[in-house]
Amino acid sequence: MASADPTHDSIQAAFTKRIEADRLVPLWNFFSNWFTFDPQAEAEPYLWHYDGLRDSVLESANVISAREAERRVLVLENPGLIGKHLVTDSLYAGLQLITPGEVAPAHRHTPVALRFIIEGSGGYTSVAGERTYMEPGDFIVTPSWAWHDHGHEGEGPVVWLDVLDVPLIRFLGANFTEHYPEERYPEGPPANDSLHRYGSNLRPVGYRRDTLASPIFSYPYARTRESLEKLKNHSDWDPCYGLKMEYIDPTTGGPAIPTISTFIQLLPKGFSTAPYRSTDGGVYCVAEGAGTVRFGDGENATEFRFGPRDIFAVPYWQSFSIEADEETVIFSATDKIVQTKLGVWREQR
Ligand code: 1HN
Repeated sequence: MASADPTHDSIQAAFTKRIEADRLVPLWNFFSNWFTFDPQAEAEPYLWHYDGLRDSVLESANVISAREAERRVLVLENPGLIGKHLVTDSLYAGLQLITPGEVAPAHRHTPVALRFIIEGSGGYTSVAGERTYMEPGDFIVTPSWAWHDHGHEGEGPVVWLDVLDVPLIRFLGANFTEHYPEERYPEGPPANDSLHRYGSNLRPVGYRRDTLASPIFSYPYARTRESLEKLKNHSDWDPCYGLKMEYIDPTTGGPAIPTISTFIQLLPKGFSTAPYRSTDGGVYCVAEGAGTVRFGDGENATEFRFGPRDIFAVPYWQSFSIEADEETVIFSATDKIVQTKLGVWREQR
C-alpha cells in the first residue's frame, strides 16, 4: 500500500525490484489481495436460457460429428472466467448433443462426470459396459476412471448438461485420460443392472465397497420426482431451500459423487426463498417450473427470469434467492462436499 512518504515507497519498490531476480516476492505487497475479509469469486452470476441456445446446440451436429469431436459439447463459459472454460471457479459444465445412430467413443479420465438430461429420449451412456438409458431429468454419474461411451438408438436429438470436477483435479495434478482401443467398451451387465442391484434399499449379501464411487450410475427422474411429489404435502419448508434433497450413494449414505454434491429441490408455486449464501459455488438446472433468481442486493443486484431447462451459475459466497411463479424443481451440483470434508464450508442465512 502506498504510504504518505514517497521516499519510504521508493525504498520498498527498489527493494522489491532487487530481490525479484532471486525469485523472492514480499508478502506485504499482496497480502490484502489474498486475505480479504470474505471470499471473492471470479465467476459472476449468470443464466443461460436453454431455448435461446438450443439452435446452436443442434447446429453443432452440422459442424462436427460426435466421433470426430470425441464429445460434442458447447461449454458454458462463465463471463467472469473467459478463456478458462469454466462455469464457476471450481466446476466445468457444458451441453452435450448426440444424434440418432451416433457414438461418442469410449474413454476414461480421473475427473468425475455427471449428466443431467435436458431433452430427448433413446440416448444412453455406457459405464464400464453397463448402459443407462436417458430420460429428461435423470441424473447420471460417470465415476472417476470408469470407461464410458455414449450412444443413441432413438429419434431426435438428445441433449444433456455435463458437470465435471476438472478444475479441482487439474489443480491437484491428478488429471489423466485414456482412450479405449475400440469405439465402444465391450457390453457388460444388462442395462440398469446397478440400479436394480443397489438402488432399491438392497445390496448383495457380502457386498464390499472397493471404490469411492457410488455403485449406481443412474438416479431416474421418475423416482426422484415421485419422492418430491409425496413429500411436498408433508414437509416443513426450509426458508432458504424449500424442499431440498441430496443424491446419495445408497451403500454409504454419503454423496453420490466423492467430489461434487448434487441436489434436487422443489419450491411450491409462489414460494420465495430467503436470501442465502454459502461457500460452495455451483451450477443449477431447472427441471420444471418458472420464476426469478435474484443475486445480491442494492446496486449490485441482478436478476434473471428462468423457465424449464435454463441453467444458472451461482458463484461461491454469492447471496441469492429464488422466487417460484409455478411449482419449480431445480437440480444443482456444487463443491460443497469437498469443502465439508476440508472443514471450511460456511453458510449465511
Ligand atoms: C467428457 O469425457 C465428457 O464423457 C463430457 O461425455 C465432457 C469435458 C471435459 C473432459 C472430458 C463425456 C467432458 C469430458
